[in-house]
Amino acid sequence: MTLAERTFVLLKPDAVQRGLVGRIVARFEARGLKLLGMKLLTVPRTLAETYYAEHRGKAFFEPLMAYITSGPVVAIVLEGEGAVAVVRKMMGKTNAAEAEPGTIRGDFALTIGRNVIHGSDGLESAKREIGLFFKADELRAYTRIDEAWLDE
Ligand code: D4T
Repeated sequence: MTLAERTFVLLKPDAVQRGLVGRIVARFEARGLKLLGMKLLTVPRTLAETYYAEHRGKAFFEPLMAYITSGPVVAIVLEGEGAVAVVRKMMGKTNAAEAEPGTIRGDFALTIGRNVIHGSDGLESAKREIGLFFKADELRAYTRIDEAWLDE
């Protein structure tokens, strides 16, 4: 049995508007990643600025703010072995134009500015992002019935 990691995923406004939420979540569930938390919300400007603080001052910052606050998003916490890297790999490259077919962006997106999904890039950012979007009591700890078949 290995130690499970947690990661944060955001299905961006284009994923919700284009009706892709179910198909994307289904991929994570089928892979064996466990849903610990999931909610629909509209990101307020203050949260968007904190979340994307590292990009403040860049040319794409304001368009990014407008995009991410433009409609409902789905915030998700997933758990599983190597969850951070597994989710990044399933998402494909940030620039969707370069994302491999079979990845989420490679199947559902065309450009960097409408790339459908975010996933944490490390354990530290996962912790930070989970804390920005979820209170501790909004996450559920439970055993999935297939867990015994997902690991040795
Ligand atoms: P997200 O946060 O969407 O998962 O993206 P990444 O973690 O994969 O990539 P990032 O932080 O470099 O970019 C954040 C966000 O900004 C948009 N973006 C980025 C953009 O519109 N134009 C750009 O030139 C860059 C670099 C896309 C993702």
